[in-house]
Amino acid sequence: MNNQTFVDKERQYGANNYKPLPVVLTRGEGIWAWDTEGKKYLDMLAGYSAVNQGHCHPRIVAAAQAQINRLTLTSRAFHNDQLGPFAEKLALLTGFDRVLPMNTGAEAVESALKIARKWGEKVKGIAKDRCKIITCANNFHGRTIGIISFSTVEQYRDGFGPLTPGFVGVPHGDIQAMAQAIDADTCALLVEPIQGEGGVIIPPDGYLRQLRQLADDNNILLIFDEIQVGLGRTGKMFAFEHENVRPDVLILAKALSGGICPISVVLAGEEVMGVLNPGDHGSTFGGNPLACAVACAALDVLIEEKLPENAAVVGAYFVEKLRQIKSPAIKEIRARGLMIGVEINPEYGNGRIYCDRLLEKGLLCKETHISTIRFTPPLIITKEEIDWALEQIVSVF
Ligand code: PXG
Repeated sequence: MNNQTFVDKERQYGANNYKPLPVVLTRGEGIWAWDTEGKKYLDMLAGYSAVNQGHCHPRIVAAAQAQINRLTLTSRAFHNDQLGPFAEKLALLTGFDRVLPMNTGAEAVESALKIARKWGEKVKGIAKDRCKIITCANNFHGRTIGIISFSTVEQYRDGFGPLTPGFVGVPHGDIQAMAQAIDADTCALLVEPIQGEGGVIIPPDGYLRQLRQLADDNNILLIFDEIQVGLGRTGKMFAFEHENVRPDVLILAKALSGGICPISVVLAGEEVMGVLNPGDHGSTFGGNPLACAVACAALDVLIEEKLPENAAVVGAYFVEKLRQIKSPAIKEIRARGLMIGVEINPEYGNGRIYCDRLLEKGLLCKETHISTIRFTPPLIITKEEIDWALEQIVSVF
C-alpha cells in the first residue's frame, strides 16, 4: 500500500480533528523517520518534544521490551516493583518530595489543578468552592473541559460549553497584571515558563523570579507546566533553571517516556501533595510498571547522554545560522536551546506553506498559530545534521 491508501483510510474512518501534512510515517530511528514509500525525513517536530531522546532509542526500547514480557499493568489496587524506583529517581532528580503518576499531559494538568484547589481549601483556608487559579493568555495546557475553560483560543472552547468556572486569565509575561489579578481566593498561578504551542513565546527576563516572589508574598502555589519545555528541551533539564527558581508544583509528560508510551507526572512537596488521601484521585494506567520502566530508562538517557547540554550547544549553533538567513519572509526568530520558533512575515504566506515545502526537502515541521514554524528536533541531533537541515531551510526561504 502506498502513502495515499493510508491517508484515505484515516480520512474515511477517523474523526476529522486534525489536518496532518501529507506524509505517512512507518519507521523511526534517532532523528530520522521514513514514510511508507521509503523516503527519509529529519524529524524537526519530535512529537511536539515527546521524542527528545530520538525515535526508538535502543536503551529505552530495551527497557520497554524487558518489562513488556514481565508485567505491564497492575492497577494501583496493588503495588508494583517499578513505580517506587521510578518515583525515587524523579524525586531525587527534581528535588520534590512526592510524585503523582498519570498518563497524558492534560491529565497531569487537571490533577495539578485539583491538588491546588484542595490545598487552597484545606490548607490555605479559602471558602468552599471559591478557589481561583490564575492562568496566562495564549496558554496551551491540553484539551479537557476543565483546561479549555481557561484557553484563550476561541476554537478550543467553541461548542464545548458549559465551561468550568474558577479561572482568571492575564497576559503572559506581564507581572503587573498577574499581581493585580491576585485576591484572597487565589490558590495558584499556572504558567508555562515558555509558551510552546502558543508560538515559542519567551517571557521577559526575571518574570519567573517575579512570579516566585508574588506566590511567596501571597501564600499562593506556583505551578509550572513544563510538559513541552522541560526535560532538556531549552538547554537545561528544566526551563525554570534559567532563572534559578523552583515552582511549588511541576508538571511533566511527553519526553518522560521518550515517546514510547504515555506517562505524565505532577511533582510537589509533602505539604502540597499531602492533601491527597486514598480515594481522592487516581487512574487505571497511572503508575503502570511498563510506563515506569520506560520512564526510568528515558530519564537515564537524558542525563547520561547529556542531552540538555547538547540542546544548549547545538541550539545556539542552529539559531546563529538561522539568523544569518537573509529572507524577508522571516519576521522573527525566538529560541532557547532547541526550542526554536521562526515567525513568518504574513505577506510571504502562512507557516503551512513553508512546512509543505520543507516536507518536500525532507524536513518534518509543523506550524503553530498559523505563522510560526517550530524547529524542535530530538536533542541528540549533531551540528553536522543541523548543517544538512540548514541547507534545506535556506533553499526554501
Ligand atoms: N501542556 C503543554 C505545555 C503542552 O504542550 C499539554 C499540556 C497537553 O498534553 P497532552 O499529552 O494531553 O496532549 C501540551 C501538549 C496536540 C498537541 O496534538 C499537543 C501539544 C502541542 C501540539 C499539539 O494535541 N502539547
